[in-house]
Amino acid sequence: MILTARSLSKVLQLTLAVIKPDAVAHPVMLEALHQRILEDNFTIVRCKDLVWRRQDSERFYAEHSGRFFYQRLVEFMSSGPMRAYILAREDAVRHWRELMGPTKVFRARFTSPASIRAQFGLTDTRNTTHGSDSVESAQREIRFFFPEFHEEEWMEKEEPLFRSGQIQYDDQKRIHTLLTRS
Ligand code: 3AN
Repeated sequence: MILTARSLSKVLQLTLAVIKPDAVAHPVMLEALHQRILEDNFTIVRCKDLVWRRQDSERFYAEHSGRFFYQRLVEFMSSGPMRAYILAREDAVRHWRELMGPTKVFRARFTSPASIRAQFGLTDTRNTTHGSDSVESAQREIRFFFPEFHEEEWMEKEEPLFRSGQIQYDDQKRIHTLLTRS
């Protein structure tokens, strides 16, 4: 267990982050990405490994139906295991998107060489990670991946404790949990 000693004043924001099948297929890459999340001071509220059926993929990416890459995208996203996270941080949506880098891997390598997509992305479809693009998308996408998670309740009861640093990292569960007092 690693104790964290962070105490922040601004309310934590939640975002959905997904490690896509191209990266999950490589355990070393998956572990490197998990470490990157921790090193970049995100708090991991939930972490779940899952596989999508094709219809999950179609539903999630419905806004892109009709785009030239849609079929490729839905097939890829239901082609193997993924890992989904609920991440918390000040401005989590923006920070996670910055860490991912631009959608297009070639552009990412040019403009944001330290980003995840620049370093690990294979193609514009197999671009390693997903991240919500707004607070509203984050709420919708968190519900999609974690229907059992009650965001309002978490914000009310747990956010203040997470923000004041009363958390520890649980190596087994790969998430941060509230400190238990003995
Ligand atoms: P982002 O994931 O960066 O928010 P979106 O929401 O525009 O990008 O696109 C969703 C996903 O669709 C991308 N992550 C990528 O896998 C795929 N995609 C987007 N644009 C292209 C493209 N031009 N060619 C191939 N795949 C694409």
